[in-house]
Amino acid sequence: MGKSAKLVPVVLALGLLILISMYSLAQKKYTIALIPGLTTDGFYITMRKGAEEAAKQLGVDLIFQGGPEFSPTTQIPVLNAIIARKPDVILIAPTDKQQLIAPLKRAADAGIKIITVDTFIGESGNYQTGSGNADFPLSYVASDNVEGGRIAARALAKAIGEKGKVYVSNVKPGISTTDQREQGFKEEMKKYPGITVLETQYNDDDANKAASQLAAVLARNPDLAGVFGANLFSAQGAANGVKNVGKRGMIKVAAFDCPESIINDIRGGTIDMAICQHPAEMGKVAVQYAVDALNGKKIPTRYGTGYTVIDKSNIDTPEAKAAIYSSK
Ligand code: T6T
Repeated sequence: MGKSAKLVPVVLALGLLILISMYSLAQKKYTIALIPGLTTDGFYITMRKGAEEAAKQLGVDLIFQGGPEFSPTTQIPVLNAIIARKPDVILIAPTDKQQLIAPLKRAADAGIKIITVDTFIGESGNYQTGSGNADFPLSYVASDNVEGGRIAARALAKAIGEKGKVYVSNVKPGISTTDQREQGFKEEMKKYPGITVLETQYNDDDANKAASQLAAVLARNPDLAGVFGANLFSAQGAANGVKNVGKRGMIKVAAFDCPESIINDIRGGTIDMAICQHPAEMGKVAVQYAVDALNGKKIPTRYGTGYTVIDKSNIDTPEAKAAIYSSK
């Protein structure tokens, strides 16, 4: 047998090997991890549903894992555990603008693509700019939270006849979303000379604390006219606080977020209006972007989801019903 004839089986075997590895590469199922702000919040439960739907359609595996509280102390260990599992992409709602930068940078350095959903890291949420220490995520998929705060301010101003004292019930400083909502709210309120915005009350995402704070602010300001609850638990707590002090309908509440309980609160007159985000869309788009990025496509650095504003006038419409979050 000639030399070249002897080489034929080797070449064939090599070709087969290449084919097999190409096939297994093509078959590799991507794994995408979604880390919410916390797991027991209807907002993130609804986001998960959207993400799962997209993952199913696109044939990727989705891991959903988060902490029990909206806090970097519980979120960072979850993030580290996820990094150890080496997913292809991490979708995350960072619970602090600064404290999540370094842990997420470690993930990015390990070759995991990062997309933030709902909240951002750094100062602006403008990623891939080539400047600063927090521009490495590929995209930010979320509501326009400054605009959300402005919407709340306009609605509350109208509800209180453009005069009186109001305050913001908020989670804690350092969270991009709720900071921006408060910023938008305060900026917009400057347009109403008859309205005084009192000091913000921070409740640590605890609705009970938000309810007692309502009573305390009212004790100091018996002429309190309204409250802006800057997220689900802040709004729920403020609304319960208003009920507890027997001021339903007298102290007006503008709520951010739309848990199931919002329907009765609006019908019963405790909450005047609610700004629903579109968390399922956030989940869907983020998974789609993750897959696009893995397939080498350039993805937009920002995707803005919209709002559905609900009040007594549209509470029974299909559009309003579809905007309510699901807690299960
Ligand atoms: O308002 C949402 C989310 O957008 C925010 O970042 C944190 O709070 C919520 O999850 C509602 O509880």
